[in-house]
Amino acid sequence: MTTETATTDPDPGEPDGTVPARCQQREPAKTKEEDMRSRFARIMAAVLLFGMIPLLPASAPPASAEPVTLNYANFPPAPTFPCVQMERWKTEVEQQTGGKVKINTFPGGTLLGAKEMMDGVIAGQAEIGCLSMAYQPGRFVVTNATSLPLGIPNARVGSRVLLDLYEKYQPEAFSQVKVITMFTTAPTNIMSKVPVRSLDDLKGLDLRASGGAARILAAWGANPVGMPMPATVEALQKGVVKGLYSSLEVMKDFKFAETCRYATVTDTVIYPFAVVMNMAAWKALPADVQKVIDDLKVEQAEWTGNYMDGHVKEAVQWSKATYQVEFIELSDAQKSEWNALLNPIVEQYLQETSAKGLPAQAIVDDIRDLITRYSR
Ligand code: DTR
Repeated sequence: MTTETATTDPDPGEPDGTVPARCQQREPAKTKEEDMRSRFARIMAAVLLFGMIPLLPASAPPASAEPVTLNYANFPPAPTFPCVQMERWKTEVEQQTGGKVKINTFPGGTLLGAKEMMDGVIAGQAEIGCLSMAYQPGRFVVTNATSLPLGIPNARVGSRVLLDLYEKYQPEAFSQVKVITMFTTAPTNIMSKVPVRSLDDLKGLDLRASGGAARILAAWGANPVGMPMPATVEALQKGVVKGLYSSLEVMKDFKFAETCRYATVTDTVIYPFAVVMNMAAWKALPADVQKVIDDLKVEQAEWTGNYMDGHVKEAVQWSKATYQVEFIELSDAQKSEWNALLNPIVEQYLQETSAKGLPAQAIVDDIRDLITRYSR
């Protein structure tokens, strides 16, 4: 302590911070009663002060109005349609909630892989996840009925049919999560290194497919090889498969046109997808944020379907122009022959699913009705 400080401070104390003996003498010792009274006064002041906090104006902003952060996992690479729809949804939610929500997107399986998506979201490893139902066929029995050969004509219709089917049956498989939206691919076609012009060409041919699409290939005599989409790139390069069975936009997005110079147009079944959210994370969201997300459910399905349908057309043109891919059309006689082979698939689904105690016939009938309704 400097001399200057010592002179300006009326009661500077000692350099080591202790109170000098003279100061102690200045204040006479309190009686017990006085001591009790002053302690009581201090307690009352504290009670009043804390009691008043809730009376502060409600408009006062909380000290930290941080946005809620949600991590959104996706399994395929960023340029593919599941990730394109993810980025569109992120932008919409962030804008419509006025910055109350911040969404971090993780494409390419960087947070959760294709097959661990549902369980990862249930466990809270990601708040949101996008999954292809075909990768766990026995798990999504009701919604996977959309990948039966029932004639879904495009991704827009498929997406609306799938979402309505989910809403009506509220399947057990989704009971632990909040469904954000659902959508489908466009119908599937054969993309291959060798031309497939007949059922004979297809016999024993190793083609990548999963779920309902794999059953179709088997019915035509091909050899379906199941694996998630991202694994197909390497499988094709190494010759593990000779082609794949999927919607055609992958010719451009995964550059499959480079290796698969043939496409046989079958326009058969779709692949169903779901975007799901961890239930606790959903319940923790403010009501107005929940409303924004709920209001986007159908719109996002429609948007994704439309995006997919438009992108397929673009990818077909691109494949023809860039790699001279030949698109092989089947004759009418061939179409009838190929389609006839698919009838047992629906029959088999009806039997297996009824045996599980599910209203299989009603599900199939509903899908047919919904296709008609949304195709108008
Ligand atoms: N082939 C299906 C569905 C699918 C179609 N396009 C993409 C793009 C990215 C991932 C999957 C798909 C499937 O494997 O799920």
